[in-house]
Amino acid sequence: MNAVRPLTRAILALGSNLGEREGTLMEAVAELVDRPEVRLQNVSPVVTTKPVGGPPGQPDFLNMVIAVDTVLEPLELLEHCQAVELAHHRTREVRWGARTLDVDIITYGDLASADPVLTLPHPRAAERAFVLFPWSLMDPAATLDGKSVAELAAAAPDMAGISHAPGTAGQDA
Ligand code: A4P
Ligand code: MG
Repeated sequence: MNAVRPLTRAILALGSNLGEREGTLMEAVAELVDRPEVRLQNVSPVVTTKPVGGPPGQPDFLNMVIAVDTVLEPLELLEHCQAVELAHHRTREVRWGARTLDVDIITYGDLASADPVLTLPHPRAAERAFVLFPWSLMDPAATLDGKSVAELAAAAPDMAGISHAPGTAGQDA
């Protein structure tokens, strides 16, 4: 008998600060949902953000989030996200260093996990405007661990380095 897998809503965060950043993000979204097990439900605007952490002098990031409904198990979804990263030649030599593409799973339904391979919700999401702000634009009513994503974004230390229009991060700060 075939078990019917449940559909789970997941929030994925995408970031790029090398190469053709916007094209990379658009291709990555298309690749992430280019299989029947993953259905695109919502897409945020692309925002320009100052780098948080990592080596100094990195270029600005473009960041966005998407909402998908998926029948993939959490680790299958992580593997899928990593395959899309790999397709964009991402290397992982420097933690928080410049990258052509980073895809993180922010939430997977209500699942909470402390597993370092896949920590859910993403352990740093609640303090990162580069995730929270585009998420709040996509879904103003969104919550993370019971808190308003829009309010978390407003309180996040990197909010001042975010601009809505690509190419102008922090210039009006
Ligand atoms: N991992 C654990 N939980 C998760 C999850 N929820 N989603 C593991 C995805 N991966 C998860 O990630 C390292 C390991 O985390 C993976 O092997 C996976 O099993 P990685 O993508 O290889 O490395 P990373 O992204 O360099 O490290 P990390 O810790 O994921 O960094 P962050 O926290 O994602 O931060 N500033 C701006 N403005 N915009 C950005 O997008 N991104 C980062 C990366 C830093 N600063 C930034 C931005
Ligand atoms: Mg990552």
